[in-house]
Amino acid sequence: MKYQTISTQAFSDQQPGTSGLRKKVPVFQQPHYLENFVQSVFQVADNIKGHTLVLGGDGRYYNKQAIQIILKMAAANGIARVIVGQDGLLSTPAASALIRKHRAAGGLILSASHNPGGPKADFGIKYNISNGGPAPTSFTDAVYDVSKRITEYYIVATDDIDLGTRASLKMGDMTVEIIDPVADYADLMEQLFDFKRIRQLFSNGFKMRFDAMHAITGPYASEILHNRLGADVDTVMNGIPLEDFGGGHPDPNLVHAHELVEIMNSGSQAPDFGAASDGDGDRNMIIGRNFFVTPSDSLAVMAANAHLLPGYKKGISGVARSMPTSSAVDRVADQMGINSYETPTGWKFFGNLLDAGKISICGEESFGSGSDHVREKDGLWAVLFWLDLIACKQQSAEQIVRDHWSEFGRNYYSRHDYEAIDTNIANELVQALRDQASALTGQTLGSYEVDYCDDFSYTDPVDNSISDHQGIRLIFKDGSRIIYRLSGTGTEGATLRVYIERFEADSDKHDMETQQALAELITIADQVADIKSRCGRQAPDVIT
Ligand code: G16
Repeated sequence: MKYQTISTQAFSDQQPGTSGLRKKVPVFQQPHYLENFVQSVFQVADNIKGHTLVLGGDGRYYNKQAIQIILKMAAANGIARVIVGQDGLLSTPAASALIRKHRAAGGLILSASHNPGGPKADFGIKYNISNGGPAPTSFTDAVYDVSKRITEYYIVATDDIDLGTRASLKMGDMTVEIIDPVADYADLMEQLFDFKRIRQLFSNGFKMRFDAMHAITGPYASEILHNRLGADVDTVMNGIPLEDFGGGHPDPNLVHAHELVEIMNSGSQAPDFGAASDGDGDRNMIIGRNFFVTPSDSLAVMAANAHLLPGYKKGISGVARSMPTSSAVDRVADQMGINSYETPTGWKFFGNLLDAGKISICGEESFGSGSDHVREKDGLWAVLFWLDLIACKQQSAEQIVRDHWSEFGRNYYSRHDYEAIDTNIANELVQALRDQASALTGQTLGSYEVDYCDDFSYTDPVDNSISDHQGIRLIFKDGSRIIYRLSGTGTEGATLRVYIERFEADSDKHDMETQQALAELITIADQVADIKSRCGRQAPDVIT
């Protein structure tokens, strides 16, 4: 086996975004592009030599080729052992669980999450540290720095490894363990939830549909829902992972998971419960019969009820949500007398809080929720949480949410996305908002009085690191909010996200259609930021 040092030239565009480096597949296929980034990661992760790395991806186009390259680079960089999922597959939460279980130094996860896959679509790579969570900004900044001045990388010249069979192999001095990607994760879920109770629910005739969207959760859902919980064989739909996700957009929301939404909205014949997950299995959508549960409400319901489920029966220490996520969970925390932390968008910001035991449950409006069982958001975990809660309360998802609103009030909430807009226009729009922030304070806009307007800055309570410019917050005196920020996960131009929220305490007013309930704030959001004329758009591309 030949150890090679390859000369390379730096690329200037390898700055990781909200969750790793995401680019179009042809960008990653440029000679040395992937290698440069991986070498930069290995250089910054100096604890990895002689230790274990977890490796896997969501099976999208270029996953297979990338895994082989990374294995050969890992061998040349002195990594002792790589644990890799069979066929190169691992969901993001399963990878996080494996890093923790095997006390690995870190993991490389290949995914562009909910973005489409295929030869011209998206690919991505991110590094998770030894706690199982996404590397913090200090790490990713260091990787970016190295990537800008890299001149060589290390790789062994050898044949590709057959990843189709579970085995323990050698590549030079490095051990490659090819493992079942599902088993450990499914075992972990059995420890957290009452599988007996859920099995009973299914054997009583409870019907469910889970849309794996031709992405990574197909095999996980089949093992857990069919084999271990006895759900009907037609429960999992689109369960075979495909490199291009069947041409779909594996984003579990009302727009992209429309096949499931139609099934769930088909009247009294609809299944009792529906759910979906995304490309790499960390997102979730929860939907009852004719009833969509917003991710923000889902998080609040989880916080209020966790103590009913085995894994959380001792209670939860605290909760956290990303800043744009609705404040519904804060109301639960207030009542429970625990802290609710407001972090910037990005799962990496929850890591320190979880490690320090300050929180047990956290979540985001972007269809992500999770707990201290791993350090990633976890799609199937959320689905099992809801199933166990339904089994425990013997109530439908709708009834659980309605009861929650009656007790805590309802936070009407929606996100409007303007996709692929010109990056300069998007930056100017945000700058204009920043410029008028202080002048907005105290103004009356329609029937709303502005309490304050600022550019969110976060000081991590554990390591005191500061993250500035995390989104413009327009907060009204009655607690209503409009948030503007630019996505950090897109691969084409910029995506402007506008988040709109209004609180309604009166349970007689909990039945409004969401966009109607928010209509005045939506108009204000457009006027303040001048979205339509600046972006030349009449309406958002996606409303969730
Ligand atoms: C990633 C992050 C999430 C974030 C989401 C959306 O999710 O892990 O924390 O909320 O992106 O980010 P943005 O609004 O910047 O596009 P995923 O599922 O894409 O890995």
